[in-house]
Amino acid sequence: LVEVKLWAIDRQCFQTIMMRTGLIKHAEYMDFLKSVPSFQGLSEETLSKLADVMEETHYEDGEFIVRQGATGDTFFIISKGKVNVTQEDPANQETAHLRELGRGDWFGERALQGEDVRTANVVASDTVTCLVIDRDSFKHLISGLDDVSNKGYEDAELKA
Ligand code: 6J7
Repeated sequence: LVEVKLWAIDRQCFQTIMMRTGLIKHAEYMDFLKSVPSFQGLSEETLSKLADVMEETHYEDGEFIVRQGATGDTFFIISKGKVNVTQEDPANQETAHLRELGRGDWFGERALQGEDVRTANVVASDTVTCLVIDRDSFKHLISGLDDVSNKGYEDAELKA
């Protein structure tokens, strides 16, 4: 048997802390979303809805966030770290580096438009934090943005 010492907080106090933590997170997300150039066209109300539904995810250096060919239902905004976007070249089975993305950049819209298949790999090249948005919220809150819906990658796209 060991002696245990516990600290306890009451319901009221716990709920106040949870509420404040949520409010602080929400304010932090709002500030961040307002700093993303592509989201400048979104209203305060839309940004607030986004901040409500976003989920924070974390990745280690080298971890695949998105894998080419896999099905996907989520849109990502990078809030911390760097990622590499790569693509398998069907001609020679080699992996081509397309670009590097960092804080404020986003990806994953392709699988949410038309076919639900990921068209490139996105690999963490650092400790990465992403804010993830589900297909439904993407559709309602983000897909109307020209920047996102008309994003072209012709410069680097590998053709079969
Ligand atoms: Br970022 C980025 N650059 C490219 C590119 O040059 N070609 C393709 N196909 N995708 C690119 N991406 C992003 C885009 O958001 O990588 C994501 C991979 O998952 C893609 O969306 P996705 O196909 O859902």
